[in-house]
Amino acid sequence: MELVRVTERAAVSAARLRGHGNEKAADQAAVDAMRRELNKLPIDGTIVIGEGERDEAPMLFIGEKVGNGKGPRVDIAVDPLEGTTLCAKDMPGAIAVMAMAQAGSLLYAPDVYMDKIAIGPGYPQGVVDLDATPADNVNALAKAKGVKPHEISVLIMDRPRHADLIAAVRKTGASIRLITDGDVAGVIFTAMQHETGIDLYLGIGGAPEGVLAAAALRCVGGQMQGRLILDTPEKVERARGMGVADPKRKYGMTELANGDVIVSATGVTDGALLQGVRFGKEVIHTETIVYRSITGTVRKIQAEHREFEKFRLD
Ligand code: VTB
Ligand code: MG
Ligand code: MG
Repeated sequence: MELVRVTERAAVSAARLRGHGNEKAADQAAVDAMRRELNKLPIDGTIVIGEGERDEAPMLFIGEKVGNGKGPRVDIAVDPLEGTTLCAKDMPGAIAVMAMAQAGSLLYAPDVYMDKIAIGPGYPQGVVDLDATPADNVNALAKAKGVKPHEISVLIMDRPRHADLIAAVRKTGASIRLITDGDVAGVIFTAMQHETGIDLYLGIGGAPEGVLAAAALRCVGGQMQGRLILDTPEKVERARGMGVADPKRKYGMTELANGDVIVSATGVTDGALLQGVRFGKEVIHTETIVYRSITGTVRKIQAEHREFEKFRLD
């Protein structure tokens, strides 16, 4: 419940600025609320995955200590507002999300891009692979699913950098759903195939989002691989300083997020994963999903908040 409160507060703070066209302000509000709530927790926490460095957004920075210090040593990965543009434009899919695990469990990585591949549960290990061609991956997945390639749905972020990837997937006949933002949920969608229709996630998004997605996917049993994109000597050095010895390393799901991980995400705008925050006259409604890897339990928590003061920053 402590983690639920953290993402609830961040989501409500961001949602106050939902649809106002100001990404930075919404992000800042989410970050401030998340930091304040995290610092109340009885933990000795370190932010190992933060976000913002890349776009110079306000952030909970990597290496920052959080919690009151009187508790277990934990790694924390955060994206206080995942999908700042989605929030600013009130488009579907903005969430406040964080993951927590014992110290040393989450990949300690700089805020760079990550090449990712993910599928939902129920397939043989290794049926798709980050190093296989898009065509081989689609065909192998179709075979494992017992369908034709044109019945496979692939989710890809709509970016110029994905032009070749999109062309290669189109050649297989597979269907592609393009999203403008929000690939933490995008990866998780592969594990909700019956609701989303998505079989495969492919492409390059943020590394922080990759670790958060891996943490959640682990809990529901899909497969994921990721590789940091360290395309300048400066990024290679920065990563090396954080313990990434091999800049080309392909990380499996449990190398991205190991141990007993808990992930909490609260909806900011309405989306396929979560409903957004609703501001009533006397009640604020939030919807949160909590994943726990050790048990594979997934809980959805609908909350009605009646004390609005708790959402105000001091
Ligand atoms: C990625 C993706 C995120 O922003 O970080 C993206 O992982 C930024 O990519 O889910 P670009 O630099 O290509 O815009 C999100 O979509 C939202 O934070
Ligand atoms: Mg963010
Ligand atoms: Mg993000």
